Amino acid sequence: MEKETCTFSYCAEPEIVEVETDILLIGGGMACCGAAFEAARWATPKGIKIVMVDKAATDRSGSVAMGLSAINTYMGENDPADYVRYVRADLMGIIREDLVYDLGRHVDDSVHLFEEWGLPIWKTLDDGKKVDGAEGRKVGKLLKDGGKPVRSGRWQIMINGESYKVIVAEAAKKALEYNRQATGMEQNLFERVFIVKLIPDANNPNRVAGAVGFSVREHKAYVFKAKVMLLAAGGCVNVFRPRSTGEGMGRTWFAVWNAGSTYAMPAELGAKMVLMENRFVPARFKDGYGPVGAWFLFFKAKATNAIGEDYCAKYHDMLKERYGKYAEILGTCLRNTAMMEDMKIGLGPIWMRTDLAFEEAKKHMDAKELKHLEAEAWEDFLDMTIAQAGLWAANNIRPEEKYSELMPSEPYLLGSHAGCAGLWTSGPEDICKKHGLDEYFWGYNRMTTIDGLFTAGDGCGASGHKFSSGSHAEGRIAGKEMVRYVLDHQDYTPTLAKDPKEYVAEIFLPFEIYEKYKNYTTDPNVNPHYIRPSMLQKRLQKIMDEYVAGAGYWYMTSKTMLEEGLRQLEMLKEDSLRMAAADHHELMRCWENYHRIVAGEAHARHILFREETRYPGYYFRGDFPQIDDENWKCFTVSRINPENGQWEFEKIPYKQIIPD
Ligand code: SFD
Ligand code: AMP
Repeated sequence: MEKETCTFSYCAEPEIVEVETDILLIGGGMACCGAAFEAARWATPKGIKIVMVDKAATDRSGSVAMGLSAINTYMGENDPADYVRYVRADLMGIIREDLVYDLGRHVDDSVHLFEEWGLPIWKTLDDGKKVDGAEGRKVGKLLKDGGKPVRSGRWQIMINGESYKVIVAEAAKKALEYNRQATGMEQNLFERVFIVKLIPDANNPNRVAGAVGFSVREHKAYVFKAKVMLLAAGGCVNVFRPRSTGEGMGRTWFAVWNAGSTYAMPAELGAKMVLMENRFVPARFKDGYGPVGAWFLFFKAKATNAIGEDYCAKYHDMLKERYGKYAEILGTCLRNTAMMEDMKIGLGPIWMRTDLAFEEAKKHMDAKELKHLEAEAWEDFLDMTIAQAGLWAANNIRPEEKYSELMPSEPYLLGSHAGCAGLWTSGPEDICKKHGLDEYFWGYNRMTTIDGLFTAGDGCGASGHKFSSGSHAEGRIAGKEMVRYVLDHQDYTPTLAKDPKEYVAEIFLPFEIYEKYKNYTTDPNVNPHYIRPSMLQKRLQKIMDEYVAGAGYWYMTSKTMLEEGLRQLEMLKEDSLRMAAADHHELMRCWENYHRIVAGEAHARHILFREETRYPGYYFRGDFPQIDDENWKCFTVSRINPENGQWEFEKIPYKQIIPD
């Protein structure tokens, strides 16, 4: 088919808004809010400008939009070296220990700030009594003053977190406003602006100079020029066919509106990516996607198969036989494997025995305490996964009486939860120098292999288990480093590689195509000249599910399956040149899907490259079912060569710095 171009002959040309700044933050989630807060402190006295651009409204954007019930990374009395051991064990032995240690030594400071800003954190009082956040604020000490949290697990603490994101966003917005006033900018927070592409520098294709996007509410394009950037636009959701269908469609566990922008945009610029084969398949309450952590760790509930057997205990020996030392402690992916073993032989449904947890609690709690516990069970979901509470109500389920079903969900690509896909970044100078980690260090902590482009949170690969608090802390680390970068490069002026109008024409092409062809057929959804985003997404999800180890195929794939999947993805990418959008919302949907396709392709190619099953329970390679340390205990790093568009792969050695 002939290539379409946008000359704005069929749709109106948008107004182009050009914004110049020193530091650009793309995203408004935990990492970018952390970066805004931290960078403003150091940048403002030096007159350095900071701009943040978020596709949504920052108060409720990203994964923490609905709130959370726990902060999953808080060191407290723990040693960050033990945190490295825990993350390493859960992620099957391959992590960037420099990055993880760095995070461990900084994360608590972010949690202390959250509390100072008003986040209610449960407390354990001196007499051992546990109280929730509001009460804890009245009678307990702040964490930073020696107050004790309520631990659900060794690393997790309980919060009343319905307003978690609003609180974190407020601090970020205040910091941005302080920076705006001091540097005399007209506006430095752009909400509801979706970034589609990064722009390289005219004089150096490996340096980022700008970013281009559009407003999802007004007919405006935005072109940002910056000396340095943080891209932290979350993970990638809805790249696989979700388990939800029909009336449940749109419900996922991770944030639906994070569409792989963090991976796709740098990949297209030639940034190196790491462990993109990794994914997270969370075990979740079926259909509502309610998280299980609080139930396992805080309520001490057990999950069993349909006949009451503890599937983890039942298969532990078998898993040790298959996966050796990696199965000594059953990490997240191996717990999934055990669950699936029973599901596959018809021993489902898998039940979370909430009822038995309450039976147990009754033995040592009085009526008032029990009532409070019941309220907590609901609040756990009302604070972060409201649909799950709705589903309980709709199904007449009282968790203290009736157990609920669990299910391994569709896969998500992410780098902050129990997964470690992402970009390959430089590590902290002191740790890298001390341990001779030359391959992991090129000047600025959390800078990608593109000069001036930083990442954090879900973007920063090979260092999972940061969660909300760690993503914020990592954003702060990057924020401070970006100020240093600007100070070190004062003579640099970004020059965009192409005329911004060319990028804008490319972005608005789906409007032009729709307007040009919409009358060729009577049904605007069926048209030989274009594909609308919902169909594009369904096709992508079908390919990923069927060939790239989706939930519908028991997370199983192989070389031959992947090769066929990649062939189909190529065709899909070709067709994406004919995406069509009827309005601004659909235009966003088009580009989200484009980002998903690139991220999905990276995922498939990485799985193909790694010839072993490193993460059983996340995915299986039928042709290489074992873990093969001899050949694959290394980082798999990929890059799209910008000169020829070809994917290139390399292995970079894994270096252990924290002893077993
Ligand atoms: O229960 C663009 N997470 C949990 N963390 C915890 O600490 N405790 C929990 O209890 C956690 N659980 C949990 C969690 C997430 C979700 C969805 C649920 C439950 C239901 C994980 C954390 O939330 C996660 O680790 C961090 O939020 C990651 O931070 P970050 O900054 O990497 O991503 P983000 O916060 O989602 O923000 C992304 C931002 O990018 C914007 N964006 N902006 C412009 N242009 C584009 N193209 C963009 N694309 C995206 C978004 O709007 C957003 O602002 S539990 O399961 O364990
Ligand atoms: P989740 O609710 O599954 O996202 O998990 C929240 C936190 O609890 C994460 O730190 C998980 O690693 C941890 N977690 C969840 N389930 C278990 C379990 N069965 N055993 C140990 N840790 C768990």
